[in-house]
Amino acid sequence: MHYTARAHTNIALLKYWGKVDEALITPTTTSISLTLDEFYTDTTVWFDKSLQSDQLILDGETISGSAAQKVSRFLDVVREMADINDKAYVVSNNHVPTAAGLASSASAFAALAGAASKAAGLNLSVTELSRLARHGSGSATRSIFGGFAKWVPGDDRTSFATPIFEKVDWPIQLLTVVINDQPKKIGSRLGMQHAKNTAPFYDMWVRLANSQVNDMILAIQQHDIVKLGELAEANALQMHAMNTTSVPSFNYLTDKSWQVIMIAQELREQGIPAYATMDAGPNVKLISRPEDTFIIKKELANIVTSSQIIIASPGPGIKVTSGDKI
Ligand code: 2P0
Repeated sequence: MHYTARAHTNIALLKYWGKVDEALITPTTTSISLTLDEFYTDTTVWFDKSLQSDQLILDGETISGSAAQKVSRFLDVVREMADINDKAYVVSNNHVPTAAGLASSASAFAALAGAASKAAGLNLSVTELSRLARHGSGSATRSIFGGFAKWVPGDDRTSFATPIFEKVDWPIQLLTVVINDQPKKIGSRLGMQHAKNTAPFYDMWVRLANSQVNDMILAIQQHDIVKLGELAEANALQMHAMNTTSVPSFNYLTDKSWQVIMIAQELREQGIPAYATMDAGPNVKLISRPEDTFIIKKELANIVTSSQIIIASPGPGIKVTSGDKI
């Protein structure tokens, strides 16, 4: 039986940056994210007794190597849960524009968890799906849910995401400034491991990040974009500061990233709420209100072209259907 799932990507407002258990992908801190509508992955899975090995077709191309191995290892977890041995076809299409430079592993593994579990005959709750998605990629844990979600540390059983508010009915957007769409030199998996192992302030980051959680939830509940933005920007800058103090030092931000971060500061001086958050790359996402899009774009016009700006709004949680179309 074919099953297809659509899962949307998410951006962390409080970042996940380090694992307690590398194999189980359990995090050192609680992270909070916003799922986005524009960017998603559609994945169809079916198990086939006649297959000798799993087959991964990504955006129309058959994939082998480490990406395919990662998917096969994830399917092994599903096979064990369902007590089956058959290999599977995985046909996945990313609707995360390459130029957006946004990570697709969150939507990819969330969609794979949804489609593969159903195709294997499992009927998992959203909590169980979130836990399963975590085995593929940490950020995927949160992409099971729409709107704002929280992923907590714990063991294999207790570390999963829960929704804070799935339907976001107040004006908030992430205005993404695409600075570089090249693959990053240091992937997140390695980057966070290196920071945890060598950054002298790593323990402080863990304490600080965990202490920001309740205030962030309150800001979300109160629709307080200023408080939310202040916390998110501080958390992102703390994460990036930790990377630069790792030994040896590494850094994802470029001069252009800093120019955008400074523009956010200038906008705030004019009374426009715009707050920067950056992930494992140079692109800057400005947490802002849709009504301020025009003025923000005007301020950015000196340093980037309009094609480098992508607006993303809050998006929905995972959807799984039978067949090969959503
Ligand atoms: C996050 N990032 O919370 C953080 C902030 C990037 C910066 O989660 O090793 O692909 O597969 O669990 O989830 C990106 O890392 O890493 C990420 P793994 P993942 O969104």
